[in-house]
Amino acid sequence: MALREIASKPYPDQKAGTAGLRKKVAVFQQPHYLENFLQSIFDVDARLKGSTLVIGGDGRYHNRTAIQTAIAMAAANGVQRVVVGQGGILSTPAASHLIRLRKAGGGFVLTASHNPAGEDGDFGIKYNVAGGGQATETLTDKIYEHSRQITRYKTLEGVYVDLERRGVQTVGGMEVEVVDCVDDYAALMQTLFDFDRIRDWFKRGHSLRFDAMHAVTGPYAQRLFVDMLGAPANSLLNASPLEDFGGGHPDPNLIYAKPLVDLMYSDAAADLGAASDGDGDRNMILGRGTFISPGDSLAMLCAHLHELPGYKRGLSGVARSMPTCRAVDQVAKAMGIPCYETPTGWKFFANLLDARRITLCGEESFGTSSDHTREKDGVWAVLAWLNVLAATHLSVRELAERHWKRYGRHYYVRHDYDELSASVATQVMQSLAGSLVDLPGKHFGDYTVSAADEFSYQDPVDGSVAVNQGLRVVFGDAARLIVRLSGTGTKGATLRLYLERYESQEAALGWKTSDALAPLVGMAEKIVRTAEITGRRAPSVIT
Ligand code: VG1
Ligand code: CO
Repeated sequence: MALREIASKPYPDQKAGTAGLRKKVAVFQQPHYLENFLQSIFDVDARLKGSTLVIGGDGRYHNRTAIQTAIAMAAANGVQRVVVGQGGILSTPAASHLIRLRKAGGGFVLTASHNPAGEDGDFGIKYNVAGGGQATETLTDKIYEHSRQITRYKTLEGVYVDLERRGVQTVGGMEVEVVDCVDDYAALMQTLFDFDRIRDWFKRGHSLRFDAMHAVTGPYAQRLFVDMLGAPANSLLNASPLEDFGGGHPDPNLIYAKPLVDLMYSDAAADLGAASDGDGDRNMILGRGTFISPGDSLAMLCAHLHELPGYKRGLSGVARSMPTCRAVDQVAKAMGIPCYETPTGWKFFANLLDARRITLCGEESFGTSSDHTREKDGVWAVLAWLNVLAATHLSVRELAERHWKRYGRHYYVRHDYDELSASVATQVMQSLAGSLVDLPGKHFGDYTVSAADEFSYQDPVDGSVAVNQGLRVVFGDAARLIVRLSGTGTKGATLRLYLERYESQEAALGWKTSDALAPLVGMAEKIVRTAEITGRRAPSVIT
């Protein structure tokens, strides 16, 4: 095995988005493309040298090839030990946990999350740092700058690691340890939840339908729900991970997980319905004929988490991303704990978690997690719900109704306009940004604008500032409209419009979400002028 320095020319586009670098597979297959990006990480983050590096992915097409490349480069860049999931598999939260457990210098998660996979699909890489969190913007900017000047990368020639064989292999002077992708994660879950109680819940005939959407959570669901908790095998749907995710779009929401949603609204519904995404960090929660919005799920878990074994000490605080509905704020207020509002993207929670300012956090994009890891965690959220159901003896619907009665209800929806031209998307943003100063005090139907601004965030722990994090129009506690551009797409620009309406009167708690939000849709068109500027009559996706 010879150490080689290979001459390479920079690519101009290796700037990470909301969560890692995502591109079409064909882009990653260009000569030296992945190598340049990885070398930029090795050059910029000195902590990797002489330390442990965790590597895994969601199993999508190109995963194994990319992992062999990453291992060979790690050996050439002075990494001491690589810990890699068997078969190249690790869910994003499991990888984050392994980084923490092994005190690794960092980790590569090869995934484009829920973006479609396969030869014509997307590929991506999330870089997580020591401590398990996603690289900060400051770090990814440095990596990007470096990638624009790179002239060579280092690799070890002739490396091939048998990813199926558990145990330690040697590559040059580096050890490669192939580990079961579920073991450590499952052990962690056992410290957080009351497995006996959940097992009893299943024994009493309660049922679960979990849709792994042919993505990474299949093996995790099999081990935890079926093998350890005793759920019948038919509790799992699409549990075998496939390189192309079965041609689907593993994004657990009302559109892309429609088969599960239909099932949960039929006579064949289970007590709990749930799904996760490509890399296992998202979750969707459903009861019989009931959809729990991610913002509600966060609020309901916030209200109940202290009843579960791993959280008996109580919650130090909570956080939600800015566009996420303010349901959790109500609970935090009642509990007397702080509630932080951060920009979109899990990386903004890491400092708050490390500083123990928060125990629980979540995003409207079907992400929820706690301080047990530094990523959002789909399977964790399902276990948390199972435990809450088993502990309270309530159904999902009953739990939701009780919650709304006590705290009021936030009706919520997100409208996505996909594949817009960059100029049209920018025009929507600029036109709204230009009108923000005139909005406060203006009336729209029953609503009056109390504030309108561009969201920026100063991290209370390290003082770093993130600007340009979305435009918001606030109508006191009653409603909000938020607009921002997605940072995870690989084709054109995606505009996201988020609508939130709060009701606390008992008669207003049981409305259909689309009915409740209809007046806001009309207001949004007047204020944001999406249809007028984009020429689109309707959003591409409503979740
Ligand atoms: C989206 C979501 C955001 C989430 C991110 C990564 O980003 O809105 O909440 O953290 O995806 O999720 P954007 O910039 O497209 O809105 V995942 O499951 O890809 O790791
Ligand atoms: Co994901």
